[in-house]
Amino acid sequence: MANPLFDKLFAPHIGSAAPFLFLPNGKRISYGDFLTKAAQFANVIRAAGLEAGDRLAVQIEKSPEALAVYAACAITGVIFLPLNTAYAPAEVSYFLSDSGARLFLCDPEKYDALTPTAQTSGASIMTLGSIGDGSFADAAKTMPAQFKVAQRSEDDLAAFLYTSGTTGRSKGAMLSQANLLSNANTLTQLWQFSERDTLLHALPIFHTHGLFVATNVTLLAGGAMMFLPKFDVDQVISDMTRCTAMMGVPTFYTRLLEHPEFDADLTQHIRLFISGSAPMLSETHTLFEARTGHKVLERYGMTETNMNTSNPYEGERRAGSVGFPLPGVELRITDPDNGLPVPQGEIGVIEVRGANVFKGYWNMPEKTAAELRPDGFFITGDLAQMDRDGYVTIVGRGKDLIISGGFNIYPKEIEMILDDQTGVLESAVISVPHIDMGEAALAILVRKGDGPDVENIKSLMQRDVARFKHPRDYIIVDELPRNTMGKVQKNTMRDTYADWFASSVRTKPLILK
Ligand code: MLC
Ligand code: AMP
Repeated sequence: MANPLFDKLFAPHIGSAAPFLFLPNGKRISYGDFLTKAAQFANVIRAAGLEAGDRLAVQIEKSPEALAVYAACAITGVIFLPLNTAYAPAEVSYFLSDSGARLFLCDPEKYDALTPTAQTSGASIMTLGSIGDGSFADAAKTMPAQFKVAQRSEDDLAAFLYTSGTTGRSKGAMLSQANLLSNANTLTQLWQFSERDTLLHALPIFHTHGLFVATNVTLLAGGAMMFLPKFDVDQVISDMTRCTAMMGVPTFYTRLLEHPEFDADLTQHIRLFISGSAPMLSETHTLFEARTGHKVLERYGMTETNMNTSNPYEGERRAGSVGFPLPGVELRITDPDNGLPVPQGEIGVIEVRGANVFKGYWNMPEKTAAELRPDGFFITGDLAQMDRDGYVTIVGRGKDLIISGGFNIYPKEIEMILDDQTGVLESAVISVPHIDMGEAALAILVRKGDGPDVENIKSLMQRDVARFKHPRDYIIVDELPRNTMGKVQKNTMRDTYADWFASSVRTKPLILK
């Protein structure tokens, strides 16, 4: 019986006493124990009636158990669908219904709030808490530690990750076993991960970065992870000397640089710092090297494609560049108007093709066709140029997207909510530089009648929308800047409000004439 994802990532570690996870409380979990738990979880999943190809959605805090659910999905051939823990019930409801999830795991504290959501979408609901508590964990305790691994092929789907779109409706990116394995293989080799590595893991495990890049590379290499529940700069600093590598979003690096204890001594055991998911300022690269002597290796990826490019492990790592296309990934830069490759050195849209590129959006053939060309190239929407040496530099985004601390905010989704509010004629949500998160969302509201009640809008956001997507401030204006064609000029607004978050965040909306 074959199941490539399980066979390559998990099977080699069955029964192994080697450490897989180090926890902040000093506990360590061996590969063998982790896989025993995963097998018990797999038995619970099967007992709940799920078959290979069914979807299991999870919205649970990061923990070894949460990661074992991913392994249990690989064992059963069930499609793993992790959700950001910040999502509000209204958001979760969409993901459950759209994916047709059969089973939904949530934190015990959220059970009451999320039960109606699960019931409406037809999913069964069980709980799994961050300390290994909850009905799912309890059911696993009496399950056998053996499991018959489901037969799967590389073309079978392993995970759905939802990603928002410029139209405001989230799309389920379907990732196959081959998508995950090809990228894990490439990155493990390129970044020279081995069983001697301990990766400092402070990322969430509901996105490509923390789930696939970090975890799959570690599993394939047979290394260990210092598995922290979240990025807490003091915790990261206190664990750093026990690690050999770290992966993070740029905010991790800027927060480390702000810490008075962060210096070269602390980083002397680290052989590799990797950054991605959002652009890292050249200034951050420079400061980091000056403070620690390490050059951060920046790479570039996407939910739909896993990783696409990386600066070299050996060779020149260039600040501001995302490096070269990965081995096995074809990358071309095209003219957004006609899809033809632009001359070398000119700016265009990045398109990528390779075993890393996803299978399309779940139940959305038209959106898939709009972004995945018939020849297999995926249109990323990122604007870039490639220099003569082959280094790719991202210069902007052709898509209306805000990346805040590595989380994506699609303005359209928020604008649709704001436009519906009393006293709002129309709105624009724009990206503004933010010292900690890189970018932050700023809402510009056009007054209708007496104008909006911003406090009301904030309460509505609090109820229905994940906190990270909330505009960090609201500005009320009489009209939005438009060009002669009547198109709203977001670039103009980005320039006008570029310094908005340079000082402290305002508590009252400012009214501009
Ligand atoms: C938290 N908040 C955010 C936020 N994270 N707001 C905007 N953007 C974010 N990213 C909210 C909190 O709810 C809180 O609300 C307030 O902002 C400040 O919180 P904090 O305590 O300072 O934030 P913290 O919990 O420390 O989180 C910040 C962070 C985290 C940067 C550590 O966001 C993070 O781990 N980001 C990583 C995202 C990631 O993994 N991306 C990979 C995507 S995959 P309040 O109410 O207190 O004000 C991908 C492909 C690829 O992109 O290439 O990798
Ligand atoms: P996501 O949809 O969450 O996977 O986010 C993917 C997007 O993150 C990409 O399309 C890029 O816009 C951005 N991104 C990822 N890595 C980098 C990077 N190193 N530099 C600039 N942008 C990046």
